[in-house]
Amino acid sequence: MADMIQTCLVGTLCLLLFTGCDRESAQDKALIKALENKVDLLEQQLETQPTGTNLNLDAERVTELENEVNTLRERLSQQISFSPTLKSIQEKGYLECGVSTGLPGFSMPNQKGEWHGLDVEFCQALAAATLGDKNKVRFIPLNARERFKALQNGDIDILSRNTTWTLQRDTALALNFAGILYFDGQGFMVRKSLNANTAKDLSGASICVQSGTTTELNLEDYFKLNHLTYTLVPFDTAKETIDGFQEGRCDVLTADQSGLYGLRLNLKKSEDAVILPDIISKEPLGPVVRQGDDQWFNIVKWTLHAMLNAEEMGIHSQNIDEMKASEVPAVRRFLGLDGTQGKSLGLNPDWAYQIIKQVGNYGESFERTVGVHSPLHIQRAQNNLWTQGGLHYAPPIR
Ligand SMILES: N[C@@H](CCC(=O)N[C@@H](CS)C(=O)NCC(=O)O)C(=O)O
Repeated sequence: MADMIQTCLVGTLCLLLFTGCDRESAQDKALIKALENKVDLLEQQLETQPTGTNLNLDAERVTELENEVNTLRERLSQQISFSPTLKSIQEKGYLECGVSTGLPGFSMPNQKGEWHGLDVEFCQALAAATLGDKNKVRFIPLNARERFKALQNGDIDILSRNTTWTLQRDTALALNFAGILYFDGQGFMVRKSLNANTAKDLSGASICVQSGTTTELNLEDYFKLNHLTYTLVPFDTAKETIDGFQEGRCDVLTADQSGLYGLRLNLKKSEDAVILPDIISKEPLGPVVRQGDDQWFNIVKWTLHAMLNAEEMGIHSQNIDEMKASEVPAVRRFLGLDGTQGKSLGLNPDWAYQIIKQVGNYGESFERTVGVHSPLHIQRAQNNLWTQGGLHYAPPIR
C-alpha cells in the first residue's frame, strides 16, 4: 500500500516540477494541498498498519516526501510569477502610473510634457526594477475624486499621487498602501492681510479646499472641535484651488503642508501669502495598489525599502558601480551579487541596482524634487532616515 502511495506522490511531484511559470497560483496551491493530503494519508496508513511490517522504513519515506513537499513549496514561491499586474506590465512593456493633475514637487509635467516630482520618480524606480528602464512609464493625471476608481478599475497599475494612508482607503476601498513615501500633515496658507498667526484665528474665514481629500474631512473635524465657523469653497483640481485663492474667492487655502509649498509657487506674488505653523493632522503619503495581488504589492513595498536602505547604506547613483567590489554582505545582497532576493520578488537579481543606478536613493530623489535646493525648499525633518532623527525606517533586504 505504502509503495502505491509513494508512486502516486512522486508522480504528483513531477507534475508540479514541470508546471509552467505562468500557472495560476490557485492551481499551484491546490496541487500542493493535494500532495500534502497524500502525505497525511500515508501517515495514517502507517499508523494503522498491522504489526510485523517494516514500520521504520515507511516512516523514513514519509519524512523524505515531506521534505520534498517543502523544497517544492520554496521553489514554487521563488519561480512562479503569481502577479497579474506584473504580467500585464511586462506584456505592455510599460507601467501605468496614476499621478496628480499637477502639483509641483510631487507630480508635475514640464512644458515638454515630461513629468517630474517625488511621486513620479517612485514610478520610475518601479519601472527600473520591473522592466530595467526607468523611462517605461506612462503617467495618467487624476484629480482627488478620480484616483481610487482608476486604480480599482485597473486603468492604472499603481497610484503614486500624494495620497494619505487611512483605514477606510486601506480596507473598504479594497486597496493596499505599500508604505510611506513622505510624512506630511495638513496646514493653512493665508493672505498676509488677514493678520492671522495661528489656525485658531481663522474663525469666520472662507477656505479654499480640494474635494475628495482628507483635507476636506480634517477641516470639518478641526473647526467643529475648536468651535470655529468657516465657509467651504471647494474645487476639483489643485490648479482651480490655487487660482481660487489667487482670485480672492477665499481668505485661506488648506492642503497638505508639502502641497502648500508647491502651490505657493504658482502665486503671482508668493510673498503675500503666509503658511501658518499649525499642523492639524497626520498625512502619511504613499503608493497604493489594488488588493489581491500580493506579488505586486511586495514589489512596490520593496522598491520603497530599497531606496531607503540604499541611502542608509551609503549607496547612491554615483557610487553604485564601485560598490560592486564591496565585500559587505548586505551591499552584495542589495546589488544582487549574492542571495536570491530578486528571485523571491519575481524580478531579476539586479532589480535594486537598477533603481539606484537609474533613479537614485531616497535622499537623492527627495533633494532633487522637494528638498532645500529645489524650488520648494523643504527640510528633511521627519522625512529623514531613523538614523538621522527622522521617521523613515525600512526593513532589511535579506
Ligand atoms: N493627501 C490628501 C490630499 C491629496 C490632494 O489631492 N491634494 C490636492 C491639493 S495639494 C492635490 O494634490 N491636487 C492635485 C490634483 O488635483 O491633481 C489626500 O490623500 O486626500
